[in-house]
Amino acid sequence: MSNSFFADGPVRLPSGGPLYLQLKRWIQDAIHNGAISPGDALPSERDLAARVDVSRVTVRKAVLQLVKDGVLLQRHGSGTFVAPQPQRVEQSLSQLTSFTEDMARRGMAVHANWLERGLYLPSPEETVILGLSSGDQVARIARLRLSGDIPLAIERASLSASVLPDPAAIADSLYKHLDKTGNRPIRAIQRIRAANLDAEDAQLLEVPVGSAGLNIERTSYLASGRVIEFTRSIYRGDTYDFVAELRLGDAPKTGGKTP
Ligand code: 16G
Repeated sequence: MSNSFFADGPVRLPSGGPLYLQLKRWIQDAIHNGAISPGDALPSERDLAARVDVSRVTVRKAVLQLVKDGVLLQRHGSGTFVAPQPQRVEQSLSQLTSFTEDMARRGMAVHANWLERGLYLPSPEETVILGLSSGDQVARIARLRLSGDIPLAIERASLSASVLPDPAAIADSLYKHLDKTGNRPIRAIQRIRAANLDAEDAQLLEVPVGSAGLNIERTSYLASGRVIEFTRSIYRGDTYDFVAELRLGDAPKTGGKTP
């Protein structure tokens, strides 16, 4: 159903730049200030052109750009809609939690599309990080992690096959599975880097190629100090805030005279 926003009152496009960009900004502003919401349908090209008093070519150009930016969705036969906007997720950087736990705490439903799982010959990098010996295998699991219909992250984890001999046995949560066998990590080092999503990852995460993403590497340890998991994840930049609590450290020694 078309939102009443498109039927009400006079239209004042934001000024400046070519008309199609003004129309694009007008639609974007309407989404940002909640006048139209995810799932709302846009009027037809002809109706929108008449309503805003611009040409159909201008409407088409603005809409095409918004589709390219992932702001609008076009469904063949049924029209153009405001794309689902993921709720931003805040994740603490001081707790070692799993994706499933993070989402459950927020009451968000979570599921995974499996991209890969099996036992393989380790790469040199996996051998070093996981401390494997020659002849050891590595278990690799790769998942697209979603909340509802919205893809949030791609996670590619490597573990020694000795701790995960049957990757197919993981039901939903890797950490829950590791917990059952006494192999849940108790500490991890996480490195976060900015990235622009390549075509493959952007397609999986349903965002335009080149969108902002967060590249996260987590190396997790058992109490014994053994590395249990090495995971490379790509999170959508528009969905995650990583939050760290900072405390005042020891004051630096100034070397000055004490009063
Ligand atoms: C988190 C971890 C990931 C871990 C996964 C287990 C980050 C960046 N990554 O997503 O390393 O493998 O949780 O989640 O936080 P699961 O138990 O739900 O499978």
